[in-house]
Amino acid sequence: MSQEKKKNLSEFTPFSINSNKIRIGIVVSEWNDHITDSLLQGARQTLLEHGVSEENIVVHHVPGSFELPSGADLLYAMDPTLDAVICIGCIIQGETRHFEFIAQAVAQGIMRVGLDHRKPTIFSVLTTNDMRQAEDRAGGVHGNKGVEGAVSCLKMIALRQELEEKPQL
Ligand code: DLZ
Repeated sequence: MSQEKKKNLSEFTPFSINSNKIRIGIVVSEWNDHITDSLLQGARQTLLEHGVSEENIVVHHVPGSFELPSGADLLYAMDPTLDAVICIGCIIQGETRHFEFIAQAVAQGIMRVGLDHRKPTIFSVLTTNDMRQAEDRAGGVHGNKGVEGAVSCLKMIALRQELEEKPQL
């Protein structure tokens, strides 16, 4: 296997964040749950390693990836103390165009919820051609997209903390 093919996409440069009171929601799709469970584990572990406390990580499940945007929206509406929501899903290409519609809608929906609530709302959704590609990215040779999602989430919260401390910048 070439170096490119082995690339672990979850590698990241360490960064510091004040994670004392950070509260994060995670919405997880039940479709392809052996994949989404691994992504959830990766995300949760990464948040804990960066000092987010167990009780400040709130996990809820939705039926499929299509429901991730409304799940995230509901979480923000019901719990205004959340700083961010990570959306976890796995959409695998089938024989029909269903995949395209779901993937597009989910990406745009998650973006919209994040902008509407002005909070980091993270797209930790695998969109792969087959199950093998998904497994490679859910704790396999290409890392874990849940880890990437948690890192992106914390980096966006760190940016907000930085801007709040120096609002003139
Ligand atoms: C229906 C469907 C299909 C065919 N494939 C997937 C998939 O690969 N990944 C996923 O997360 N969800 C899938 N779903 C379910 C839809 O996301 C959604 O839950 C249903 O269309 C009901 O709105």
